Amino acid sequence: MKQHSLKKGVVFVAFLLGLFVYDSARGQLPPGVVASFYYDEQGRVIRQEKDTNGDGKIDFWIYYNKEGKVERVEKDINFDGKPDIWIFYEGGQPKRQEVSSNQDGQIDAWLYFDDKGDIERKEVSTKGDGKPHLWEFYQNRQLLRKEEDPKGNGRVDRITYFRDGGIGGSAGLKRTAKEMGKWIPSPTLRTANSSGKRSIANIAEG
Ligand SMILES: [Ca+2]
Ligand SMILES: [Ca+2]
Repeated sequence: MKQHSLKKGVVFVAFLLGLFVYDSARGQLPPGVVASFYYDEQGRVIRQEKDTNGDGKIDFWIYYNKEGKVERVEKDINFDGKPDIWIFYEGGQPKRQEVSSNQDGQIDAWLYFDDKGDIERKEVSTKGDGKPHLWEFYQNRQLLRKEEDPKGNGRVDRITYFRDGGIGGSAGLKRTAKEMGKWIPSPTLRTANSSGKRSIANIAEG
């Protein structure tokens, strides 16, 4: 009984805070507040919001499913109040990450993760049309292969193979999605590939 009224109280406080945050301040948190929790009628947390850089504006959102597991995380990288990275979870594990590299809300990179949470594949839209034209394939967090469609016609014209994670080496694996979006390893060796539409194959020294 006591627990029930406590839950009710928490819900009410969260509700009031929610009203304050959204109606009066447009994502601005009250002074001194760095995180807010939102609950459903059953007292289960459905969302958490944080101010990670202390500017009073929310820049980190965590959404939970009914089992209390993380469903989605959103991050605002340039602190303009709008998310630039979206991470989607399955069974509490990150499965896919979407990135707006220019921080304009337009998604131009997609990262896919394996069951261990390690990157498996990265797709990048290099034409600004929301479709991938660059694919990177990873194994054990090492970049193995890169495929490119520079003309944007849906055909792969270039494949680059990497040894030992390419020029970036293993250090490149810990980079953030934003940094990875800008990180383009330059191949040092070129060999011709005669197989049909795949006209060039590059090999980068490890
Ligand atoms: Ca902030
Ligand atoms: Ca932003």
